[in-house]
Amino acid sequence: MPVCRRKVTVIGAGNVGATAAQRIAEAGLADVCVIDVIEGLPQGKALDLAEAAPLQHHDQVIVGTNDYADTAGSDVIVVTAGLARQPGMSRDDLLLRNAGIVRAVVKQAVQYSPDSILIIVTNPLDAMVHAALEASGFPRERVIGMAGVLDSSRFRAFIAQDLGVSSADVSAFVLGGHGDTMVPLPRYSTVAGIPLPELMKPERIEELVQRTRTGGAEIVALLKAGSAFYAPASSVMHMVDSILNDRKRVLACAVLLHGEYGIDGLVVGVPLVLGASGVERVIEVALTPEEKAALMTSAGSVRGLIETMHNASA
Ligand code: A3D
Repeated sequence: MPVCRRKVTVIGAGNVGATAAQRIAEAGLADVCVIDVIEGLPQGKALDLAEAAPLQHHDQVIVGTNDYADTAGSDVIVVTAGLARQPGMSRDDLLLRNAGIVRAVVKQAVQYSPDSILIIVTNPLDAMVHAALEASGFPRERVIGMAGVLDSSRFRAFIAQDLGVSSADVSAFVLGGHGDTMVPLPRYSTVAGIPLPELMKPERIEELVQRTRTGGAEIVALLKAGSAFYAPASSVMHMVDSILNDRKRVLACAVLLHGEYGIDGLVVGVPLVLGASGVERVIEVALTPEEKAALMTSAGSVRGLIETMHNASA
């Protein structure tokens, strides 16, 4: 039987992109092609990663390039290309600049990989998923935003540290947009099946929820230059694993909703089943009026970004 090698392209060879490439190759998930606009950067990082392969015991091919032809035939394309917010740049400037970058890279990449599944990482995340949907023309099942996996992992890490238990036994449930408008649901978060509110006081839960919401900013404040990339890259790797191995993991991801949770036509983070064809099913759970209101606020902030993008391109 012919051996079918799987291929993942990572667009953007910066901190998240290069680390995601490393995680994917070293987990033996797929061959990896890393592409960036900067000449030499993806080639240098790919060569460095390839030289670690004998020590890391894998045989994945890792290629760095500036040419989209080299990305052809990818099963999954991870989009991390973008700019960081510079001093003096407004949030809207960043939104429009990154939307332009995401549209351009997605258009080029999907020409060479028309059957691929896109994982979007560039911020502002939910709006960039909209930009990628428009640029690719792909159905919502194949354009998925990475945010909830990271937010859930942060929440799990804080809960595990606080209770002095293994994070393997902690599962966390997060809805909504990435960042300030994230909606963690403690009553659906458990430690070995025990609901979190049975193990932790409400005030402490609220502190950990707040720390999770501002988890990205906490790391930016410590690093001073740049933002988090180890946990974001791990989150990407888990999504790639679930897709390539058809694991059907239930993960919180950003996807275009068609009426689920009472939201239509907006990208919002929800739990879904991630398998070989991408989003296989959105899982809906009953929400309290407060949770529902928080989710609507989150969806409303995504709507504002979409309007800014559309007004700018009108
Ligand atoms: P960084 O290390 O700056 O890497 C970005 C890379 O994109 C650089 O190497 C650029 O050269 C490259 N790039 C820019 N324009 C293009 C283009 N047109 N084509 C190809 N490559 C291009 O940033 P990073 O890796 O730390 O972060 C990347 C993005 O992910 C940013 O938008 C972050 O805000 C975002 N991010 C999102 C999360 C979420 O949880 C959603 C987490 C971490 C980072």
